Amino acid sequence: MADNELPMNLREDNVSEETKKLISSLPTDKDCVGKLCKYQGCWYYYNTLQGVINFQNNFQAQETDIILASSPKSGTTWLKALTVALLERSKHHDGHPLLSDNPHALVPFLENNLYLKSSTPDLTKYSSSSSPRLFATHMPLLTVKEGLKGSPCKIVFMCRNAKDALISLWYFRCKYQKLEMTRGILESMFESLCSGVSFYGPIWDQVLSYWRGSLEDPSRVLFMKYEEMKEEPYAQLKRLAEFFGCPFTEEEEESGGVEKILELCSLPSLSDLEINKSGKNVNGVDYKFYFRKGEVGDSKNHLTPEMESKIDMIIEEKLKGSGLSF
Ligand code: PAP
Repeated sequence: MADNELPMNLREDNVSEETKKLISSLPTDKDCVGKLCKYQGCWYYYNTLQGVINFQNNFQAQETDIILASSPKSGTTWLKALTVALLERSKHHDGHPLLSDNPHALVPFLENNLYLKSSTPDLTKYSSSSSPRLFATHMPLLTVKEGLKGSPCKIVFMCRNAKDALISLWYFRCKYQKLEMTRGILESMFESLCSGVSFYGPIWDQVLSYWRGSLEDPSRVLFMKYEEMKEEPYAQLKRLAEFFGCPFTEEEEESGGVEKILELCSLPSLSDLEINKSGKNVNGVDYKFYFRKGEVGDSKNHLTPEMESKIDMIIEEKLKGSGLSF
């Protein structure tokens, strides 16, 4: 990626004639990065929409596939690492995959990676006879389900407080675009978040789609929160293992199996690995930008009380009656 060039998923230079026609029938808008269009209730940059369409038209799900879903900057990297470590825990006495690969390489995004450049990506390297295939997405649940075409794959969703996710995105965006971290950029991202016209927004609709899915079919959709993972990681990791149908045995718990995974996947451990210090993802973004503070409540250090209460009020209003708060 050239210094000032945007990653491919945020651009509009890889859209088929058919998708251009589709876009001309959709609501469109823009934010401080580029043009957005609203497809199935969610805003995408045009190239990412192409990835969504490629996925929906061509993905062939296997019943055992696992989909890791999240809002951007809500703990995706952590969830990917924990899932790999959980499912691979009986193997890899030496040479654990997380030691030599970034979680985003091990669990690729569907629309933002695999189907971004090709409608028929080669998925063979993600298949193994002993583990399920793992994929990730930021798409809302109904859009994902359309691509799964009735396949009963398990889906985990990780949600995070919208204010902390906004600050995380501000840092991330300024780093990969090599921009000075100005209040102007933060304020413009804040306005996008509040108006709902933001990449993968409105965030409340995206989160609610998975919340409702998890209430309708808890054996299929697991709803997790970043803050709960931070607060009680042991209990939450056990919950994840149970959902996947591979609970920890008493023996594993007694021998520290849960703590071992939490330690391997902790922010300090992962960010200290060479691959995560020097590698880049398929869109040319440095892996090191995916690891920062990992704290709850960092938004207080950056947003004014007025900005915080505006976001709180909007989210509260949108979630009213749902039984969810985040
Ligand atoms: P993505 O949506 O672009 O994939 P994602 O991994 O969801 O990014 O979000 C990055 C955030 O998760 C960062 O938060 P921060 O900016 O508030 O610090 C990052 O620090 C945090 N993060 C990454 N890895 C871990 C981890 N292993 N444990 C806890 N938090 C983590």
